[in-house]
Amino acid sequence: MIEIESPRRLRIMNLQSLTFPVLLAKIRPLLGIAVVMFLALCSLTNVLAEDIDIYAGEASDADRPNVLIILDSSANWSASIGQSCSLIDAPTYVPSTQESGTKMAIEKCALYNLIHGLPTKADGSALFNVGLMLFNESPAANSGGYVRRALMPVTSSNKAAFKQIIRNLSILGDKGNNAAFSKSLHEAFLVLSGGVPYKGIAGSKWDPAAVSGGRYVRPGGSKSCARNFIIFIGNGGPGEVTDNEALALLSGLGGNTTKINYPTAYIKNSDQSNWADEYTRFMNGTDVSAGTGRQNIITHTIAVTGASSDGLYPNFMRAMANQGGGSYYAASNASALTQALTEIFNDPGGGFGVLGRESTLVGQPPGHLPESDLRGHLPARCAVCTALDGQSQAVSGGL
Ligand SMILES: [Ca+2]
Repeated sequence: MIEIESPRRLRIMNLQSLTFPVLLAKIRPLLGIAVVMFLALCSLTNVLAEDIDIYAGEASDADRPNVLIILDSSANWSASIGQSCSLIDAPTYVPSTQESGTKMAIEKCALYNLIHGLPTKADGSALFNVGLMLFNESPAANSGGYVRRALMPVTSSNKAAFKQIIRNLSILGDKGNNAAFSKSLHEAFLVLSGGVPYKGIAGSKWDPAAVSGGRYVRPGGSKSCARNFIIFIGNGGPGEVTDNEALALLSGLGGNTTKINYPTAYIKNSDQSNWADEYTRFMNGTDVSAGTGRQNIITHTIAVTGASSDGLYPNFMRAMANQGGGSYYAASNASALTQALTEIFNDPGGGFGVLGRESTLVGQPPGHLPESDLRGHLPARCAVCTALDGQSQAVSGGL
């Protein structure tokens, strides 16, 4: 018998998507007249209506979904795509001259707006743990990823602190040494499994809240049944220092080191030689918890595009998501990027709904259930973990 909690249906308003009179009515009591006047100046009229809904089961505190966002902070984030974006609650914020029009500028803005809009429980407590990883800075010997913001419950108060960290990111001051795709994924695996940092504490900007007693702090403890997700936001192809180092790390974890091959017209050789797709394959098939059932890591990817230098790199991002059990998106402006991020949070299959895409529940066919079925039936207790693995488990309460 599994207890089925009442689901919460949550909604982020996409402010730019509402007709102006509707927008005015919705936000006046929330945001105040100053913002309304600003939006009036922006002439946000006659645009398509589109609400963004987020469905989140209320997992117990130990089993809140963990979401680690990896942002490609290599020099590729400086690529100009001529796009802009407004911080949702700070519309007068202006990016620096160096950031304006770059991929990094819209990434910063979309992540800020995402965190701002993530729902909490009615009492302000968290539905998700979310953290942020960047690529290590020079020297090249530190090649890898580090936790800029530890996996923390997204409570009302923590949202403010997270937003400030994102807002303070600097395109020059926080630039990574190289595009260490697979070694960042290796570090992310260590974060989500409570391992010993590899290169994550080699620099100076890692969040001390992420580490305790020489190991990464795993939210919910070693037996947490939380689902684990990586959202990898890329700006160009990988550039590892070195691929052989990443291969040795993957081998050391017991991962499958059989290289995945693609036509070179689809993914260029230097990208194929990177181990990021093999790493997402490994994490999709692993178990990072001592808790009941199997808790793997699903990787979603978003290729930020629109630069002349993009080439075939989006195809490699797609391959990473395919191997990682997640979804792939491409985004060339802030609206598309925000949409991709919110869709990942919405997706009841590969995303943060409780049912995994490979779930097999008694009396139901494998795979996705219709969203309409999910809305009323989001189980959230740890006992559901075995069902998520496709193992036979008696379920009652409407599923
Ligand atoms: Ca590869």
